Amino acid sequence: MKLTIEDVRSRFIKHFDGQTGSVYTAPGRINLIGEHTDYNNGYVFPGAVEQGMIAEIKPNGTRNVDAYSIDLKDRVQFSLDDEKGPNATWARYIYGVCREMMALGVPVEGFNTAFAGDVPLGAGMSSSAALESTYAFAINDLFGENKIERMELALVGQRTEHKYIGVNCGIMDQAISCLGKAGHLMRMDCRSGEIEYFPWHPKGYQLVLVNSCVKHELKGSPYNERRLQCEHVAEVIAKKHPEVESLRDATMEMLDEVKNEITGAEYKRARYVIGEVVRVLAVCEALEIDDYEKVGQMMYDTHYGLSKEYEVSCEELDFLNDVAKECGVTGSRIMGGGFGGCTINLVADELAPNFKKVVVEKFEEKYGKKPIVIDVVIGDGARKLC
Ligand code: GAF
Repeated sequence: MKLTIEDVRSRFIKHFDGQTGSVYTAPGRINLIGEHTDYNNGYVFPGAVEQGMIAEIKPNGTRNVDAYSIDLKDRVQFSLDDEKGPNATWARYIYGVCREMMALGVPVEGFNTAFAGDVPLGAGMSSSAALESTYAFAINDLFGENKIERMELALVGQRTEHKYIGVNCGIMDQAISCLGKAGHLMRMDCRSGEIEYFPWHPKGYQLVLVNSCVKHELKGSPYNERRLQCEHVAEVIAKKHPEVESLRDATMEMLDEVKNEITGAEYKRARYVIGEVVRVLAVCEALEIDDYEKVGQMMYDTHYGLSKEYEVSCEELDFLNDVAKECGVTGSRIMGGGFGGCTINLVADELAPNFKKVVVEKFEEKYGKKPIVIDVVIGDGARKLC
């Protein structure tokens, strides 16, 4: 069920003695292609979704934040001036955003807040970026006269992940959550920050997510290790090719030249990334001429790479990918960081009803639980609701 302002407001009123405040939202995301390319300075091609976080906020005239998570039924208080911050992970996202906004010179004051989300947790749809972007946008509006640009707000969210959560993520999730546009995918060059919006009007096709419900969480996963492996390969290549600053600049030939100087695992990781950077650009070109077969093939290639080379898949996601192929789905792949979560599927309209039925039946038959099918609608980025 779609989360509404009223769902959040009623709890805010209950927990904060009948007060009301301002309400903000920021979305989760899908990503058509370009996975694990952001922290390699390559391209990504995400879109914001309709599901997101909604937060009500009211300044309270103190230096304290009093925060209530409606979904977790948990209330945490912290001081903006505390150097350490709260223990609860969900509250650390809010604390981190406050501290990073203060570091940018925003005169953040204490506030009462309640929030909830309808981005499925652990589905690889970036609920954490939605939370960070909601609060970054809100704080900018409430205390910062909206002086900070959206890309800078995205960087606040990314720094929050790095410094307060311990996930060394790239910029994709926060960027699309802050900068998404309804009906458009956003290609971003993660080195220059350059952005191009592509209208998403797939004639005769639709995007469908299938959530395996295998919980994905980047914290504590080998995500940071993958990033280090990529950076190490780039450093080794740079000794021979100083123009290579990150894997985005490398070619397969360069990689083969250093094959004996890196581990087998590093070789596979880099092979995947170098291929993926090229695939994003190829998908954008294919979209310009409505070549959805090509887009779909690239998605299957990405799945293969994420599963066999980057090794961030799991049995259930590979199974979902196989079922998609059997059902004639045009393109299918793991979406997001991996280690669980969703597949994203590009499906011809006439095949979609059958695919949605069969994928649920087959998955349930094999794993004893139903996956969740989500129709993708591309929505807007962070904004004030009222
Ligand atoms: C996660 C990260 F947060 C992103 O920065 C990105 O690396 C993604 O995994 C993989 O493409 O969502």
